[in-house]
Amino acid sequence: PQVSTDSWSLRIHGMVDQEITLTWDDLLRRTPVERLVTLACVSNPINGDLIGNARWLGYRLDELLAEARPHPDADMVLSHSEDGWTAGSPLSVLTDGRDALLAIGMNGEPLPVRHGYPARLVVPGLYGYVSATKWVTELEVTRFDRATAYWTRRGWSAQGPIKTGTRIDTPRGRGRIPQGRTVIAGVAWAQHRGVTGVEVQVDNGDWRPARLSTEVTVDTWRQWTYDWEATPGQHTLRARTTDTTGQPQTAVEQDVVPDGATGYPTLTIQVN
Ligand SMILES: Nc1nc2c(c(=O)[nH]1)N[C@H]1C(S)=C(S)[C@@H](COP(=O)(O)O)O[C@H]1N2
Ligand SMILES: [Mo]
Repeated sequence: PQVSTDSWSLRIHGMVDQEITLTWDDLLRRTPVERLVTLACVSNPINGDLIGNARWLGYRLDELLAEARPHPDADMVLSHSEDGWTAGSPLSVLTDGRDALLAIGMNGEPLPVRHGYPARLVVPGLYGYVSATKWVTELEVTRFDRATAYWTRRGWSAQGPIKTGTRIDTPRGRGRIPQGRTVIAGVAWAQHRGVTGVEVQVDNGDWRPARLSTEVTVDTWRQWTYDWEATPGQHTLRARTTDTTGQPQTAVEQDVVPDGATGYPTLTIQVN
């Protein structure tokens, strides 16, 4: 969709005491915040690339929603986009103090058109299909037993918290590497809980701790590295993340439908 800031507005309505319509000029009179948040797609397969981190500039949704005064029995915000797409987010998640944003900037620039110009939602900890509405035009305060969002009508779960996970980025798949000291590296995420550890397993050996980059916030992924003395032959590498619940991510393999894939990323590599 091509949406201009002149024609754009955001209407907050439904189960509220005070319906609000914000124009672009109304927004610019407010004070934005800038946050690093890792978005993830529910369709991201294990070791997939449908996840990424960006620096988002935006307005706090808890403040905008508070001005509309949601009714106490409301539990969902159905966000609507210019093109008719919808996402259903728990009202509690948008108002629990996390940095849920009406974002207008990405990585120091206005939102690119394909990422929702002029405004979109960014909610730490929820998959995009239940939260990250691009070209957003309406926030309808409602209830999960009264409204059904776009992908939920098509068989995906109504609730979509992001599952703790990790990806092995290097060595690259199918590659051959020379024997000797090498680095296995990747990213780990547990949005809004926080990553506390990543472990790597070579073949069926013991799980050993990887080295983690400094945590930026609990809503951003962490990079990790693991030094490995690669010996000739074929090897299988696995990785897993532990979050602040203290439990490693589940080893149970599940496909992306209906609420996100689970299982350990695995990489088979030939060492010469
Ligand atoms: N309007 C609109 N917003 C949308 C979607 C869509 O199809 N239409 N897809 C959602 C999904 S499923 C995801 S994972 C994210 C992807 O955001 P990105 O394109 O910025 O990576 O946008 C969300 N917002
Ligand atoms: Mo998605």
